[in-house]
Amino acid sequence: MSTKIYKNIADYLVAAEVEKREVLKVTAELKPDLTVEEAYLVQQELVRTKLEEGRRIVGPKMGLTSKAKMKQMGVEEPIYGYVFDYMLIHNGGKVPFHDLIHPKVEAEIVFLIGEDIEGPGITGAQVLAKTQAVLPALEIIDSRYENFNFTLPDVVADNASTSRVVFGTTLKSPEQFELDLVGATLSINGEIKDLGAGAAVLGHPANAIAMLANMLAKKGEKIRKGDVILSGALTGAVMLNVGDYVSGKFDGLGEVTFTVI
Ligand code: OOG
Ligand code: MG
Repeated sequence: MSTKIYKNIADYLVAAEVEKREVLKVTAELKPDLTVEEAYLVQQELVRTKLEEGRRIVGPKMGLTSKAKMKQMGVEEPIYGYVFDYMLIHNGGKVPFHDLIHPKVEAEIVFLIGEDIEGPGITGAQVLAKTQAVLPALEIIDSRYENFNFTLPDVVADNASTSRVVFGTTLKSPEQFELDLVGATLSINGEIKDLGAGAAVLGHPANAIAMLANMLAKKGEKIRKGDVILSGALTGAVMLNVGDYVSGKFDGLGEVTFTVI
């Protein structure tokens, strides 16, 4: 198959993001037989398009790394995508609802990578040894598909629903924590909507970063020094509305907030 079809699908998804409208999932009409492998080729085209537009990659991200998220989305396998510079919101900042389609928020633990990590065979312990710092984050996901309805290849093609990220402002050394035991709450307007612990993410969030290194290795790629990587939601994703004040509190890691305007 020529790469033209992958580029066409990437353009379909970028247009949906830019025009802030939901579209039918790729496997519904455009390409019902899209495989996961091909979906990563679509994602590669989507990333290339953004880089050509002058966007910069902040780091890869993992998604669907917890049972709660897999169950919520009906997809059984972790995936990765990329966070770009234009997606960043300051801690305590504002997120205009009308920039987005049907945003949801989730709480995540983030790794700032201190040394390149090249798979295969990477373990969580090896990731921790090469992690410069950990920090908390709230990720805003915004699937370009109607009602967040997608299959595994669809969500891979759609850059893992990535839309906005609010990073916490305090960096901590990973040695200070048992990240699997770090608890987090996700509140909207003072009401706890969901909660979880690091262990929800593949037993330990570092395992998600190890899995990423091993997935990237299959393409001859690696995690790079300086990458800032979301390890995947340790809570479910919660719908956002105009006026919402969102707070994620992480034991020992601090608080991350934003307001939807
Ligand atoms: C896919 C994105 C998943 C996570 O942390 O699990 C993700 C989705 O749920 O739309 O970012
Ligand atoms: Mg996420």
